[in-house]
Amino acid sequence: MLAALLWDVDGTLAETERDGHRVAFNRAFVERGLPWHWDIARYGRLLRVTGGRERLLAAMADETDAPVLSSEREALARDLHQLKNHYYAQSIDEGVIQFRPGVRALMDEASARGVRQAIVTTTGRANVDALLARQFGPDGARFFDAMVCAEDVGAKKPDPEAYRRALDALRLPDVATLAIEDSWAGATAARAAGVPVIVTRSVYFPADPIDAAVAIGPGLHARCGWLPAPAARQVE
Ligand code: XBP
Ligand code: MG
Repeated sequence: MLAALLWDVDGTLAETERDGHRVAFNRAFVERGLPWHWDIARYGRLLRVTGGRERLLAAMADETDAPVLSSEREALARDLHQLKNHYYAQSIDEGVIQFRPGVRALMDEASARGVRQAIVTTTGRANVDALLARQFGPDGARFFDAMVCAEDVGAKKPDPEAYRRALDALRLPDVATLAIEDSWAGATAARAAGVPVIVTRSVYFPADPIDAAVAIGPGLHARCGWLPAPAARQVE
């Protein structure tokens, strides 16, 4: 019996990365007078690193004009990340990003059937609050029974810590829940916590092999195209 749905955020609730976080990072670079620009393809490669601040640090390794001292890199990454989040929240307020098709319908159906719901993400809480407020109004977070965000964990996905914390908060065993993810890192995190996981393909992870998933499909609105994970791999 399914007791709870555990929702990933970026790529799953909404396509936040390409036109949201990426654009906001680039605005932060301009604001700080940096000649850096992450195009769509480069940002896709950088997404292998989970966490925006960690992503900045990883990218700096390839920039010849990045600070040499690691303490200075850390400080710059913190500053840019904060600024990026400011621009990201602004773009959410402006309605640039909407929930993906089928997400709200499934949430409402789960809620009507008494299935509890939680957010399990490696993005920061302010980013999640902004997205939920846009969808549900100012008290958006109250729709959910638990919220685990970047600030709540020591290790981000693919580490299972976020999922373990969500199970603790809900006081549920792993098998009574189902995670919905879009990426290898997210699905691996869920599976490592014992949580069954389905993957809804997103723009940045359209075909990555994801062994951890029980099923992979095009989107939550789609009735067709959902396959068990090994079968999905064969047709990709
Ligand atoms: C996605 C991430 C995040 C976002 C940016 O997490 O890895 O880093 O790209 O958000 P998920 P932050 O798919 O688990 O929601 O800048 O707040 O890290
Ligand atoms: Mg995701």
